[in-house]
This record gives sequence, structure tokens and C-alpha cells, in this order.
Amino acid sequence: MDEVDKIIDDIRALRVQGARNVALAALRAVRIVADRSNDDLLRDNVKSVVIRLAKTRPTEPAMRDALTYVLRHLSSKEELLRAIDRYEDELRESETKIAEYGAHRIPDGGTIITHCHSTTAINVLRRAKELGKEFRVIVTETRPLYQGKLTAKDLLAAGIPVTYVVDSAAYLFMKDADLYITGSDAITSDGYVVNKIGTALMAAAAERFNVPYYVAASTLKYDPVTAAGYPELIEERDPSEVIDPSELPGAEIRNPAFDVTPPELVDGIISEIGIYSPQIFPAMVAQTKGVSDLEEVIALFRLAKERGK
Ligand code: RUB
Repeated sequence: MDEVDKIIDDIRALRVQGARNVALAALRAVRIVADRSNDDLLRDNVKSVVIRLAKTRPTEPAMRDALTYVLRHLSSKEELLRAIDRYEDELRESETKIAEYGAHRIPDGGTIITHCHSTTAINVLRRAKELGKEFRVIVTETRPLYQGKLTAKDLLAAGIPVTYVVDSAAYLFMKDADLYITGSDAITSDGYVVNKIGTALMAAAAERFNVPYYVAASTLKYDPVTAAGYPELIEERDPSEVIDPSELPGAEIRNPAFDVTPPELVDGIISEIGIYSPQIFPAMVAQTKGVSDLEEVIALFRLAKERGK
């Protein structure tokens, strides 16, 4: 299989997962296409791969941000490749800052609980460990695709003790947690946090036991199309990820990939511009990075909506 087709297939099949990793993989595909194109063909070739990538996973504003950025830097191959380098550098710098700010919030001697696999949240925990903090992390397995296993492996490799539990044990374990942390795929203009299915249920449990809930997410996760009135699309995946449908003839089987946590259940978003409540986060993004050109991002969002077509 061609390298670019493979990246696209890996993103769609979740062999590459986590919003940040998805955005980086998309840039890798664009880089390969740019490398293979001369300046005459650059525009057409890159635009066509951008469209294919945008359709792979609709709930990914971080990838859309990267792709919109690509479309803005198409005057020459040299300019595009330099721009991609710059974007990747900024992403790395933002991860380091988020890890540092977030690590200060991790209670020494405490118990942390997390859900799914977020590189950003894991970096926060890794950095806290580097700073000498001791803590245990409760990791939920994250049905149906068990991203919790990846999280558990990453944390164990960093020397952080892990307790691995089924998703439905989250309420029980939340009682003894000192902090709940996840990543995010998208943050809307009114401060709602979109993340892996189950995140909101755990946020409700966290509120019940007064456990603070923090979301580790770069400003790339802010989705500007929501400011133009578009709802964040929730990706619905193949039911066969949940169960073989032939085992339950006649039953409707649903497999939404994400849920939406309301801002009042989130204590703070840990981003590279600082830790802010979700209610003011969008204003802080606009103040720091400027207001996005909505027409540009809406065009790509429309394409993403046509997933699979
Ligand atoms: C992964 C998921 C992660 C966010 C943030 O879902 O919900 O919490 O993507 O990840 P999926 P990161 O497995 O469906 O991609 O912090 O790495 O961007």
C-alpha cells in the first residue's frame, strides 16, 4: 500500500489515535505528498490529500487546524515544508508547557484517575513524576477499543504505578481519587469539552465526590466553527467495534466515539497559554492567537462532514 494511503487508513481505523497524534500523522502525509510534487502540481496534489484526510475523522479540530494551516502555505514546496516544520515545533513547545503547568496541579501522594489515551494528559503525569511527585493512576480500560491499555503501558514505562479497571468501576474508584484528568478532542466556543465516550459520565461522578476535573488540551483543540453556530460533530463508528451484530439480531447497536462534558463539570483546561476555566478559555484563545478566519475553517469542516463519501 502507498505510504500516504496507509497513513489515511491508519487514522480512519484508529491505528493512529489521540487528537495530537492524528494531527501529526496528517502532516506527515502532506509532507510526503509535497516531497513528491513539483511546484506546478503542489497545489492540486496537496489539496486532494487534505480533503481525504479531513474526511477520516470528523471530530478532530486539531487535525483541521493543521490542514487549514497547510492550505495557507502553498505558494511553493519550500515554503510548505518550512511551514510544516514550524507547526510541528510549535506543537512540541506547547506540549512541554502544558506538561509543566499541569504537573504543578498533580497532588503529591495523591490518586489520579484518567480515561482513554491522551498524549497530552500522559505528558502532564510524566512531568509530575519527573518533578519527584509520587502518585498512583487509576486507568479505565475504555471500551470498545481499549485505549486505556495504551495509557497504562505509557504510565508504567514512566515508572508511575497504575491500577487498571473496567469502565463501569469508575464511580467506585472516583470516590478515592484526588484529581480526574483527561485530554480533549474538541472544545466548543461555549466551553463544552468533547472527549472519548465515557468522559462525561466520569465527570459527573467526579462532581458527585468533589474531585476536581482538569482537561489537558492545547489551544488547537478549540474548534472555531462552533463560534459560527455549527455543532461539534460526534463521530459514530462501526457497531461491530461494540459487538458482532449477528449476536443480537433486531437490536440497534450504537457506537458514538465521543461525548460532551458541560463546562460546569470542568475545573480547568490546562493549555499552553495557561490553566483557565472552560467558560473563559475560548476568549483567552482569541486574545492570544487572534480570531480565526471562520470561512476558511468552515470550508474544511464541511468536507469533514462528508466522511466516507
Ligand atoms: C482519543 C481521545 C483523547 C483525545 C486527546 O480518542 O479521546 O483523549 O484525542 O488526545 P481516539 P491527545 O482514541 O478515538 O482517537 O491529548 O493525544 O491529543
